[in-house]
Amino acid sequence: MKKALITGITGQDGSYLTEFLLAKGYEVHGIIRRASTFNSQRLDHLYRDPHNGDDVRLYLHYGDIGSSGNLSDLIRQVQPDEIYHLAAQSHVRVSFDLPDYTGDVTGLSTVRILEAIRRADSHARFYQASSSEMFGSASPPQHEETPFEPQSPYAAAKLYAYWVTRNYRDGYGLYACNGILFNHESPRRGETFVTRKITRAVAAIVAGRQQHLYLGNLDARRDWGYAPDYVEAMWLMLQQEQAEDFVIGTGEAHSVRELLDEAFGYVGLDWNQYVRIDEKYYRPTEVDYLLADPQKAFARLKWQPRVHFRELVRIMVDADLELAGLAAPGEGRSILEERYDGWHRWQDQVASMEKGTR
Ligand code: NAP
Ligand code: F7E
Repeated sequence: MKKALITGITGQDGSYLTEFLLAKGYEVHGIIRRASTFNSQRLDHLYRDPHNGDDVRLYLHYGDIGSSGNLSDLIRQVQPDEIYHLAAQSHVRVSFDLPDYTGDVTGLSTVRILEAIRRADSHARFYQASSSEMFGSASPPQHEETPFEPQSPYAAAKLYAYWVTRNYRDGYGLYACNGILFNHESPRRGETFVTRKITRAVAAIVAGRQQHLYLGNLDARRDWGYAPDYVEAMWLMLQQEQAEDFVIGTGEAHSVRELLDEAFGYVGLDWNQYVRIDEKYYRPTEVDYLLADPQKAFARLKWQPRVHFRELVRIMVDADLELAGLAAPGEGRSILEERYDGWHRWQDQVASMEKGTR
């Protein structure tokens, strides 16, 4: 049985990756921060208490990616075959308010883990969650050879992590990859990222609980994909003969305005009546246009996104309508079921695994 160690397991990607790896038969270990309230909601459906004598394959360990000693101890203790480093201060706007903290957590944490792998003489393969934000103001479409022009403390921190990953690969022969992922979203997306902020607002407006939605720059364009598709790409990167870096995206970009059209239009509303601009959501330096050229991943990883923009928005609006206690139009869900090849298989595997360990 392969063992994986995931930092950022409680986040959007960490939770989908955990489902994916458990369904593939892995033993999964995750690092979780101590908080004064529960912060593992995205994992609750997978967690089993070892005290019940269940067949447990998901283990959570307290830790923090700010602590080298803690990371070293965990790598020695768990002896993972694969390490997925997903933990970060991941909000671009927040990185302007907390630039040095973001540099430490989002940038330096990567060298802490790489150094722990090297010192422990670990055979673990390493995945670094690099970001399309590193391309910043570089002209679209962006691919693996596009020069980086970072436009935020977050992007600068990710760029440090990107280069140190390459350095440990070249200098020490570690199997270490950068997945340069474009924006990916889901019903589990953090509530302050623009997609989720919009789909939650649509549900709250339909429910009569919200009148206005305050946003920043509506002209920014992003290549938005579906998070479960992207965790598969992370895993594929660690299954290759040689470690390499890959751009992952859909190859299709839309503006925030188009996102509003799609989300409000789906429930028959005109967003112009609800949306207001609040300049506090503007960034000191904006990234105008991110569009992936994922040809390398298509050819070498045989990876393809299954869910595209319109389906993604509908899946998210449906989920937020349900959370708001409203019957969802359902189209998002049926699109998902019809078009997302393997979704059923994956869900069945997770379900039977859960039954097996109950
Ligand atoms: P997310 O939902 O914000 O999750 C971040 C995770 O990091 C959470 O589990 C969080 O724990 C954990 N974390 C933060 N600071 C930590 C610390 N000091 N010690 C331990 N854990 C810490 O992010 P995501 O969307 O899943 O993204 C995963 C990774 O991919 C991030 O590195 C992000 O920067 C990168 N990325 C994301 C995208 C995207 O579009 N989603 C695109 C490119 C790259 P808590 O739950 O306790 O807060
Ligand atoms: O912003 C604009 C905003 O915060 C998208 C992270 O996962 O993807 C994410 O970073 C766009 C920006 O994501 C609001 O100015 C307008 O142009 O959803 P976002 P992001 O900054 O692209 C990358 C790839 C990552 O790596 C990051 O970790 O939407 N926008 N109005 C707004 N954005 C927010 N958050 N809130 C608004 O009110």
